[in-house]
Amino acid sequence: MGKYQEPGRSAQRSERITRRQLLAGAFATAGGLTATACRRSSLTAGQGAPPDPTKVQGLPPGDAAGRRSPFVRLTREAGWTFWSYTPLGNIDGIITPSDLHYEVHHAGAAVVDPNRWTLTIHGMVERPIVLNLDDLRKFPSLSRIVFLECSGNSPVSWRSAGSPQDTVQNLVGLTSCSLWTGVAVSTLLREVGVKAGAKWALAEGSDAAVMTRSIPIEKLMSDAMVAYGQNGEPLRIAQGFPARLLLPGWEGNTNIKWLRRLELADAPFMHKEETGSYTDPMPDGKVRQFTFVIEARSIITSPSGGQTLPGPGFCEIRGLAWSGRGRINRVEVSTDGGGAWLPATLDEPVLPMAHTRFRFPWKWDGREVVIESRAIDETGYVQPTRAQLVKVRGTGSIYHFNGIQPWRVTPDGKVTNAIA
Ligand SMILES: Nc1nc2c(c(=O)[nH]1)N[C@H]1C(S)=C(S)[C@@H](COP(=O)(O)O)O[C@H]1N2
Ligand SMILES: [Mo]
Repeated sequence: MGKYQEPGRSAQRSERITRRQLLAGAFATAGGLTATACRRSSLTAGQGAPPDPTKVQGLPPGDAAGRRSPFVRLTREAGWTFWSYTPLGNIDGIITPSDLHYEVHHAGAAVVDPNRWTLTIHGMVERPIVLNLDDLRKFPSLSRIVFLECSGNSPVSWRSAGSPQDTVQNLVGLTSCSLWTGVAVSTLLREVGVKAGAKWALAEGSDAAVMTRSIPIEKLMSDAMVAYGQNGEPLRIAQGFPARLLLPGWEGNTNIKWLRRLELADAPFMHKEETGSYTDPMPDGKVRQFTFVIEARSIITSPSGGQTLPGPGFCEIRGLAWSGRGRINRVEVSTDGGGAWLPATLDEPVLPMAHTRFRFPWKWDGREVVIESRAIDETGYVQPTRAQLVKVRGTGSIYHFNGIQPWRVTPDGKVTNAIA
């Protein structure tokens, strides 16, 4: 018998369920209703399913049945100590399951007690305030599907274009998309009254990095949100529980998590994340600062690096496209190394500043081929090739790469990074 019991269930009842499940050979999950050595061992993928599930009672309603099937392996692959990648090659649709949302935190994911958390809005305002979580949740709410992307997604693509073994997860996995719920920052700023001359706000996190970024007031007054909800539940710890700044379409770093302070001022604060990090050395020797908007990008998620095609024949090419400047208008796919570009189908909904799913029917003839996609957003911007990007930007940066990513399919069906 494990220690945990569902409220209202007697020990005997839990015992009965345990025995029944064991007899049925059904699986349970670690930390679930009960946890005995025996039930835990049946968690291994490929075990625990009865040969004929119509002949045995299934799992009772509850946590165990709500878990991902033990036959499904979906994990965020750890990058470096600070980040983990969304498994873009193994998920469908446009919403990233919350536990698979990529994470970047410069000093670990802060564990914040929601009862002690506060948000202070001060500086060039008429009426400074300190809000607790209940106060925040009382304001009119809004929900919106928005992608996030770390501007350091694909840092290797600038210098070396990666290695042949790259997967879509480790090359481009620092982007995800969720339904965020929260309060418009414009609502909060109206509450405090912005003083004339205030042009920027410092957003500050309550993590050990005390992450701080300067954000122009225009962005805060247009579509910025203080989000407390993610895909219908409170934010996950890694996403900034209990509340984060959400700036649709802007580089991930500006979306301050574990947000505790907004300080209004007449100039940017020039903290290290906007003077050292997240800036782009340009070929003319200057450094570009405050590159906020994520430019249009797309990626074929399947078939993609590390995957193997079972053989020639029909294969639906699938991928994701997004733009920080609005909606994706078109995605084009080439299956001949960039010669001909044909339109892919965009799956509804096609939302501004959200991942957009595209699909392209393809028949692989079994010969070596290079497949790639390019996004065109509603401003008419066309996603460039890596060569085009490097021509303008040089190779001095590790940020803001959005070049086309080609994949090579060899006759044995293996898929590799074609520009490595
Ligand atoms: N307080 C705080 N906010 C932060 C960070 C951090 O380290 N601390 N990392 C930033 C970076 S670099 C990115 S890309 C995004 C990542 O958001 P996610 O972890 O929810 O995907 O959060 C940003 N907000
Ligand atoms: Mo980031």
